[in-house]
Amino acid sequence: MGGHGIVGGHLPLAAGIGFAIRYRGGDQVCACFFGDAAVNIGAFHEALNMSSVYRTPVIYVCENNKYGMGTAFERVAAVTDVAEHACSYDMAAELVNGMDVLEVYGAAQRAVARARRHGHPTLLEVRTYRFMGHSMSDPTHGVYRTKEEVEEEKRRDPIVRLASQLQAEGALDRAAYDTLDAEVLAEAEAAVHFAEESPDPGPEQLAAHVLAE
Ligand SMILES: Cc1ncc(C[n+]2csc(CCOP(=O)(O)OP(=O)(O)O)c2C)c(N)n1
Ligand SMILES: [Mg+2]
Repeated sequence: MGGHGIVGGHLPLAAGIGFAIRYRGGDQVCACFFGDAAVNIGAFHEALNMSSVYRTPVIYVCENNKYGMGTAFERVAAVTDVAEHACSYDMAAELVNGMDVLEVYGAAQRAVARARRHGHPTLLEVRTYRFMGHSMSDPTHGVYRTKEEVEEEKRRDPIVRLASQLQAEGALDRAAYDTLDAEVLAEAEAAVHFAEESPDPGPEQLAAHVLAE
């Protein structure tokens, strides 16, 4: 449903989408992604509460990469285990190693099953790391973390880990990996090209998809 400029602003939208799915009797599941910085925004707590009260099929996925912009999560959060918040809202939760693709896949499957079979929401805290700066204005590690920390975390790169796991199991050879890598790069580059070449939307588009048309 798009990206959102306001940190945490989309969590109540996810609760609403979940309610719409339930109301219409659909079998869709709404997956809502947000950073650790969103956890201390009021909308996070309101959305989790409403989703639990209304039993909506929503998966709240917190990508906890230890920093909100340049602020260490532990400096601003009284509760640093995000998954613990779920018990305040009688919601299922899992703490997941986000550097392990298969672990994330397993947790996502369990959350989808919970949503589809029982209409229950889930909070997934996915522990991960940001290898690049937060934005164009943030150099790779800024002053809030060390170069060594970034380099150390890069050793846990989930894509590299999965590739070596698949290679060890004989499921992927070097050539197949390189082809896949080139395909994904080309797809990303094509998307950037499409965005850069597309005309800016006109003012008449401002309220599109905001209100029922
Ligand atoms: C309500 C609000 N406050 C401040 C900002 C400025 N801001 C943009 S991104 C960001 C931090 C986001 O951190 P996090 O959610 O952890 O995402 P990450 O980039 O680490 O994935 C902030 C404070 C904003 N967009 N919205
Ligand atoms: Mg973050």
